[in-house]
Amino acid sequence: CFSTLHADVLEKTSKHPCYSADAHHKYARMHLPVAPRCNIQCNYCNRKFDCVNESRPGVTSEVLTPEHAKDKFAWVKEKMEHLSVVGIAGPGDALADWLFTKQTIKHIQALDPEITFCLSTNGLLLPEYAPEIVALGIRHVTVTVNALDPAIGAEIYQFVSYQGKWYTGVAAAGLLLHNQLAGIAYLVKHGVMVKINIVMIKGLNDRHIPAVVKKVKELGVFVTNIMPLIPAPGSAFEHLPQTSMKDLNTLRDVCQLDIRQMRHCQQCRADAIGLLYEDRSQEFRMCDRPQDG
Ligand code: CLF
Ligand code: SF4
Repeated sequence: CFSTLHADVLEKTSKHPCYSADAHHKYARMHLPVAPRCNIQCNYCNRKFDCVNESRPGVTSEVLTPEHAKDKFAWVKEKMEHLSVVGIAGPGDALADWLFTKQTIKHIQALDPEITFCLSTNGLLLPEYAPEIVALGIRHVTVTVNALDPAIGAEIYQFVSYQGKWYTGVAAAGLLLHNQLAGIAYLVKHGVMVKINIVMIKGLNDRHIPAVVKKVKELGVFVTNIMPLIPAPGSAFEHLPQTSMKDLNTLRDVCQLDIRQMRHCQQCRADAIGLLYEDRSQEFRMCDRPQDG
């Protein structure tokens, strides 16, 4: 029955370190970097695969096949009893490599039907895959929505690649936004707890963010996570200033009046493991894994 199912989702949400501020000191998440590709280009992103000293989204030491991801999950689960969530956050987009993402989830569900899955996506392919996401039992999805106004979005996205065509400028941002909003509405309607990440870029979308928050609140999302711009070296925004914590917190205080704000985000690597505040990804690299026998 729906209310039992919903109670189960709330219970899992209370143990999700990103969705619940209380849970993040007690419960760990692990990211499985199985989705290397992306179908859009954000001006703040530069994905790297061999960087062990950086901690930010898009960075990972290794990309795994679904089979290796399953082995890694079994290894980490054995060593980490407070592991509550398996997240797929790239290093590209979880839906741009949906077959890898889906296979990984199915493999792990066969080992542990109780574990909570979490996906992070730019939302471009949500209209296509949201029904499968729901059918797989995934109840935690994060969508990054940086602008409602395509003219502002056009400053943030270099291109969008969709169904074999390339889009740029306002057309790209408008298409992305359309798919994001349709996908979020579908997920919420089907009982998924949706979190919205928003990258705050001074002088670009900062004043527009309260409007984004109001819109996603209207769609029924659970929480918004306004994050500072970290200008990634080699990205188009590498010369922009990092958003200050003061400006970020002032904006969160304004948006808090509309909806719950996440304030403990660590802008994790795509292979992060452990409590949000103590990344143990370097302890669990598959190339260093002890072999059986
Ligand atoms: Fe990972 Fe993201 Fe799921 Fe959390 S991270 S896919 S919702 S399990 Fe969390 Fe890390 Fe911030 Fe993301 S602290 S970057 S919000
Ligand atoms: Fe990078 Fe994510 Fe943007 Fe893709 S959606 S370009 S992986 S930040």
